[in-house]
Amino acid sequence: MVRDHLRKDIFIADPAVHVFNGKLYIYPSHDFDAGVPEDDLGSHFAMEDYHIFSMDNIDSEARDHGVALHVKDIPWAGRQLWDCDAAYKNGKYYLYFPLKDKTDIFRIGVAISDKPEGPFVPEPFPIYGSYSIDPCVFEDEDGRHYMYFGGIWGGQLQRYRNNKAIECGRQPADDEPALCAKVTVMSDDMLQFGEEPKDVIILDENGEPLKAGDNERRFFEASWMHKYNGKYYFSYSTGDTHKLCYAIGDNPYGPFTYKGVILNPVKGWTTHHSIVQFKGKWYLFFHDVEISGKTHLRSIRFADLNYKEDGTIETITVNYK
Ligand code: FUB
Repeated sequence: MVRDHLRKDIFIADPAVHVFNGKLYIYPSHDFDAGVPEDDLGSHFAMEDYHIFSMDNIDSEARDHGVALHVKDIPWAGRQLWDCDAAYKNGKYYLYFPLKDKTDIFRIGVAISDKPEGPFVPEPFPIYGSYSIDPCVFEDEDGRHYMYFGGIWGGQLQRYRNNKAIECGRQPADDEPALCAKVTVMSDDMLQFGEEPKDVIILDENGEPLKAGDNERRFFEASWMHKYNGKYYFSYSTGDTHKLCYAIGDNPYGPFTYKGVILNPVKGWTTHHSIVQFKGKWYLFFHDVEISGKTHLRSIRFADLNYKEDGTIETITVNYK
């Protein structure tokens, strides 16, 4: 069942949802109309702060806890606070966020709080060696945290190879392997990468990496990781074909084998999600633009997520009137 939008009075998108202290906490982007014209680099997504929301139960109102972090309080900030995520370790909450620095390069920052809803205090510098967008932090059952990140086009991933900036950003040719999301274990203090990021390789049914020209299936942005029945599910957006897809692997690094579509295209250009288990049931949180009709003014909703016997996921479709 696809549920209605959580809030109609504030535009929020890119939901990263976690259970902390028995409640659902939603870490979204906070969309607003900055009057920036739309382009393929996503300049119109000119967000300046984060609000965090909580729900006591799945049918409860999503409570807005106010501004948790503002771009003016981040010392290295340039512009554009995009999709964030949060994690908990040893009594502290960590908010991870992509932001362009003063030279217009996306980096990933981290801010710390004693409470899941913030306010969060940013570190003075971005995470060393970070680049691109859409951090997702996954805690495995052994207590290790992994960050997945990356996004092409406006997310700048095409400007890097082997974690180094290249002279001129470029997409691989259609018959070459697609650009991959990245994964790294986090350092013990949660403030740095614990190792050089590695490629999140997605294989097709023949065991070959997905090709760059395979727009219907290849990674674009919006990484998410969850674990179900001992398997690792890497899910992501295909961007210009507007789907949320997933691939399954045996460990947090993969490789992952492509399995299918979780969510068919919704209203709006972007699609972005998280998958969470709450009080014994699984949910897909996502956004669309049904309320605003505008690409950059998105609203969050959710749907029940169902697994089949073989561990594959039933595809969800929003039936708009
Ligand atoms: O919200 C800005 C960007 O739009 C996100 O970082 C992408 O994943 C897309 O949803």
